[in-house]
Amino acid sequence: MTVGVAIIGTGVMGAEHARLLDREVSAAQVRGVFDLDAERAAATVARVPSARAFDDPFELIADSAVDAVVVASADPTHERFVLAALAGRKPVLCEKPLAPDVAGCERIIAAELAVGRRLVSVGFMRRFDPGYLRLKQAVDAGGLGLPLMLHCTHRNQQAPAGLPSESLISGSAVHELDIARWLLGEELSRITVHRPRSSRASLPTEDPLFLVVESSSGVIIDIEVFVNSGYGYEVRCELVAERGTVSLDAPAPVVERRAGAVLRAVPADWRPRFAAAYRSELQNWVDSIEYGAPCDAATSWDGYAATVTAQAGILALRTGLAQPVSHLDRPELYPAPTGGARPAQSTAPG
Ligand code: ISE
Repeated sequence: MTVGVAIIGTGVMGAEHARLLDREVSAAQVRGVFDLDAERAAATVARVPSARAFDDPFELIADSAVDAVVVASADPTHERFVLAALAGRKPVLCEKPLAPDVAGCERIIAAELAVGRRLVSVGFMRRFDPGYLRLKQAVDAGGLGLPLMLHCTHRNQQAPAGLPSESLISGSAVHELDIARWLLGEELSRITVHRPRSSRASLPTEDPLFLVVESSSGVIIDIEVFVNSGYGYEVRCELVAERGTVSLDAPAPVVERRAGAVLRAVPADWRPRFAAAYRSELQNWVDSIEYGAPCDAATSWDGYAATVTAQAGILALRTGLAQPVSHLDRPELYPAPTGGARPAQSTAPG
């Protein structure tokens, strides 16, 4: 069976998902795309022969040739399209955030629980990155002892002018907020946001920001997020434990030495840096639909937890005060409470 996929939103990520599903993911076929910008939809269809452009996203989601849905539209529209996929009992992979607001995430979880089985996956693709997977293997192996601190760096080359400062948290550092839960297997409990001097290239955006997050067991996670680094896209992560450390540096396919310098290319954005992760995430998702294989993607609960934490971070930014990460003890949203700090969920709710 081939999994017929609809793609809602053909911007940067939607177009990339269409390309990967068409050329690099087996047992998948892009059947239709929608974008408010008809020219953008047409540009994607021109490169994906199996797809046609739809004028109505809900008609596309409901189409009988569509077995599953990728939501890569603007953040505020995610909820309505995820709910439409759930109404059609169709698996949906939603780019982060699941919904920008906590209430939207709660409505999605309630709808998924009403269906009675897992249908929602959230596009925190770093869970599929080979480097982060090796980090997690090292932590889970136990030889390092208990994790104590996690140092994270997240740098974009350049951000859109006038980007709201809050987006550094909800749109960028949210990846670290998710990966910390996944690596540590526990929830986050408190967040503080510090404002270093802003780069003049970033103004009026407050950029960089420095987040300090506590986990429920007391691990401290620090996150430097800098979206106008000017030199490239670079993500680093080091976990410090009782008996050693494990760190993920930016992978360099080649290192060049000449003219008295050692040169290592730095990608311009996240697509080349996480190309393997995006491909693996999509293949895992399609395999879970096609063959019933376990789906390792972030769940609706993970999406909810990320939004709850990002919203607490935005409040911390605005108030200058540490904020609790609340709303996470919600057994009605996750009826199989594990007690205490819920581990990063990869099992279906209900
Ligand atoms: C972007 O929206 C993404 O999701 C990337 O993964 C992240 O690294 C980047 O900072 C965001 O702007």
